[in-house]
Amino acid sequence: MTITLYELAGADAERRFSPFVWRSRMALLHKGLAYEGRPWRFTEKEAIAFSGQGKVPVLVDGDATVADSWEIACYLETVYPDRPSLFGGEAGREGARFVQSWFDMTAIRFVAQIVMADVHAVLHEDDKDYFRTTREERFGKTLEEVSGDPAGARAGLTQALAPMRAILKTQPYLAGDAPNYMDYIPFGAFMWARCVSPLKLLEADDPVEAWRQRLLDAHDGAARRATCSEAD
Ligand SMILES: N[C@@H](CCC(=O)N[C@@H](CS)C(=O)NCC(=O)O)C(=O)O
Repeated sequence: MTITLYELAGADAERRFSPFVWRSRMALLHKGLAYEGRPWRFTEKEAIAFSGQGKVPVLVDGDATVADSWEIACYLETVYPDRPSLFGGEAGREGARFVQSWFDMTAIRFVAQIVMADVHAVLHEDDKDYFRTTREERFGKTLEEVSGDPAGARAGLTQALAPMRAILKTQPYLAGDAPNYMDYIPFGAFMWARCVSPLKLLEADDPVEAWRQRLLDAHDGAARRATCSEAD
């Protein structure tokens, strides 16, 4: 039975840029599970109404429908226990949950500031007004104002990533010698930026950049091959 993942797409249906969808994509790749990525746009709420909410990722696996990237990771870990583990046990799951909580309350904000105007630029015409209205309401300013200080946002990101950097100075992945879901959480945000923006978020000599490059190559380079705006 084919697994289906609903993935946010731009005007180019191959441009799949959601940071949360990337978490689920990497989780499926890690588990070695084949899946069909179905392009979805912000205004196509009806297409995912069956999931009982209006956001992606949504995963459909046989009779099971799972929304929310964290729930999807937990589902895959429970239902496919014989595949490579996403968490490395219960303590690892809680560790990953902490990484998600930390990252989503700190660093992701700076990535959002950097990419907001670029996201708008790659959207399908049908999505542009919806995106602008909802995000400008959320931020309390225009998209152009949100993305108006990329150097400042980049500096904020560099500082926010200090805890990750300290760990990645001594080991290749947050999870140790090999990546797991703990790594895919922040990596999703870097894919968000890579998919919509040509801007470099990190210095070439930053250990976080070396980690990002390793993850671009992970799982046969699936992330590196994805349709993107970053020049390699
Ligand atoms: N906590 C959710 C967040 C999902 C989310 O915010 N998805 C965005 C795309 S990046 C979305 O579908 N937004 C729909 C909308 O804004 O209408 C998760 O981890 O899956």
